[in-house]
Amino acid sequence: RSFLGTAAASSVGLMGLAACSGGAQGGKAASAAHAGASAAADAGASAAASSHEVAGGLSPHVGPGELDKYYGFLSGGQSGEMRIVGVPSMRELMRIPVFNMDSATGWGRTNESRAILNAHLTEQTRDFLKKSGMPCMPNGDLHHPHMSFTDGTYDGRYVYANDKANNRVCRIRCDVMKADKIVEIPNASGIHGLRPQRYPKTGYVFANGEHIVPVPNNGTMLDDPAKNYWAVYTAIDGETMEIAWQVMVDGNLDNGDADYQGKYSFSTCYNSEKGVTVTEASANEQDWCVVFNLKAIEEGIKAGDFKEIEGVKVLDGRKTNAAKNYTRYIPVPNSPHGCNASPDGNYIMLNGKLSPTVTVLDVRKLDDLFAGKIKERDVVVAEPELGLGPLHTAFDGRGNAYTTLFLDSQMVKWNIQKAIDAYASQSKTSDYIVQKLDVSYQPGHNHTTMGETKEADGQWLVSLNKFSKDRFLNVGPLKPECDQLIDISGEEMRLVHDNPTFAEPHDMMLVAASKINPKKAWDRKDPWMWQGALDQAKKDGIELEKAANVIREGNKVRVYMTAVAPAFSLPSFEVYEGDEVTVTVTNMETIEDLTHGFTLEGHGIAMEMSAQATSSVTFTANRLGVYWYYCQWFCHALHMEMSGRMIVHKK
Ligand code: CUK
Ligand code: CUA
Repeated sequence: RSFLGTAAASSVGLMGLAACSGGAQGGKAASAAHAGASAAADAGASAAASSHEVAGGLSPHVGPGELDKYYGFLSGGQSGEMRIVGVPSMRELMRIPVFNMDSATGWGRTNESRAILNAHLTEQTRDFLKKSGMPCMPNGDLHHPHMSFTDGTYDGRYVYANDKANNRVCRIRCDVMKADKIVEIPNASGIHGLRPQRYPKTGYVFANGEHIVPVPNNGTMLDDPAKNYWAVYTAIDGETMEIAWQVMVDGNLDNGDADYQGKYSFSTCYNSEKGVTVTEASANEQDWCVVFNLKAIEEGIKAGDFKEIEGVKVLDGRKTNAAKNYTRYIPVPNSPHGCNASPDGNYIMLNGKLSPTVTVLDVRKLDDLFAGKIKERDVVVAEPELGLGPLHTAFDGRGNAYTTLFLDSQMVKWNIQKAIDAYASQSKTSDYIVQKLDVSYQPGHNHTTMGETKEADGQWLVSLNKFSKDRFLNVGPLKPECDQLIDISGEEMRLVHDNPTFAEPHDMMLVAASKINPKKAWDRKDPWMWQGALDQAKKDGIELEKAANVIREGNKVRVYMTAVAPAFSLPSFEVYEGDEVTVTVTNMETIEDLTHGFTLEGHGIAMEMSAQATSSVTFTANRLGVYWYYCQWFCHALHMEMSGRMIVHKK
């Protein structure tokens, strides 16, 4: 602890990373002046009325039957899913399975979800899955959900997110809140930072390869990482979800963001050393931020200045190729992490992590940098010293920034202009710091309402804390994380609510409810998800909406039925041992919220069909006997009776 205390002046050594040794108590002195704030907030929260305005700030209380004002899209981390919460209540509203298998909805088991999971895999991964006997990747690590933009603000079309575990990027359709595309990114490793282009629209989705690997990574080259391993930056077309181009860079790539002008995108690098151990990767006093010049890259692609690797156009954006103006490397103190564009469109914040600083770039200086008129560090307009372990920064649209301090377990509010003034005058002042608020404990990401758009409204801030320790009833060695809701509508931050979450909310996006307008039922005229089932039904002469049929073709059996409470249109069907059976069920309910399911006992099969949806599943009838299928979504007073039998005969 004393080590941390003295290390603040320059940068935090590796030992400082042992955050929990005393991090919760960290920085208490610095925040003593504000110690009263959270106690006052607690009182405010418990006295809250149904109104969202209470004396001294906003109330998080959302009464029975009332609706939240914001959608929160929450990363599910290593659970592989994305979640939707309501803000300010922090109530979990939905889970969207993406990079996982899900027992409730059958994601990863149904034909529809497997088609989405497996449609855009590399040849290598297809081969790997086949050899391993795996029908699809069963896990994922979803960190960064971000919505599509039009003209610098959320447009309600899509949410994109990365999978660090298996190098994928997904797209969620916001009209139905299901994943419609999942793309594996070749050549890159550890797809981590992810951000959509903000202007004029999305546009590109930028994805960072965090780990350095041989390119291509096919076993032909394995040794000498410093010479032969590379990190790769990817731009995906957010409309088609095809990979537009990749850029090979020096160092590695951690978190990224895009500007508000449509000209540049950015990524932090914490491993300029190209080390393969933690000591090697943290050796340098400075790492950097890579700036990508989108126009130059597009022109380079057009001019054919790329290598095609694994079917993707890969440009050389390394330092040795600076003459091409694809990239610039701006030196930043020790191992920066988060990368955040301010809503006025002028600044990029690079969060120091091992350095107690946030480095502020002025994007208006980048044209001159690429034109060779100024040097890399001339783009830096502020470097406020904020505290230990700055990881991510959010904004209120009123000129203030909010940075998480992982090691100090604090949220620091600071004034951007004052930090710029202090830097310009080389003054030692820290009067840019407005307030430090203790959070519990070890915050990673933070997020403000609409704070990643030009419409940042400065109402709420959520601190996504990695450790909850004593904040909740003890549930054993594995604890939930702690997402804390903070009222930032006034001068002072007020902590108003603790929300436990399961693994692992890296990142969150807070969207005004008016931006999103999901459907109440699926549209039968828009069968994108069950197009495969529809095509097969047509070949079989079946109308899915009225089906009650069993079609046999050799040892392939296709069973078609509808679900209308409280019955499936087929009370039973018969097959022979060894048949390949496909069951296709269409929910013909027109009533909002009337979901049915199809669970086949003893076969590892469950799928969900919400109103007007079709789902299908294929399996081999490898068990003789009678097996009940039933609806697992409580739908009717006779829900228990909504069932039928699969009878499997000996051949
Ligand atoms: S990373 Cu998790 S705390 Cu993956 Cu966005 Cu910074
Ligand atoms: Cu249908 Cu329960």
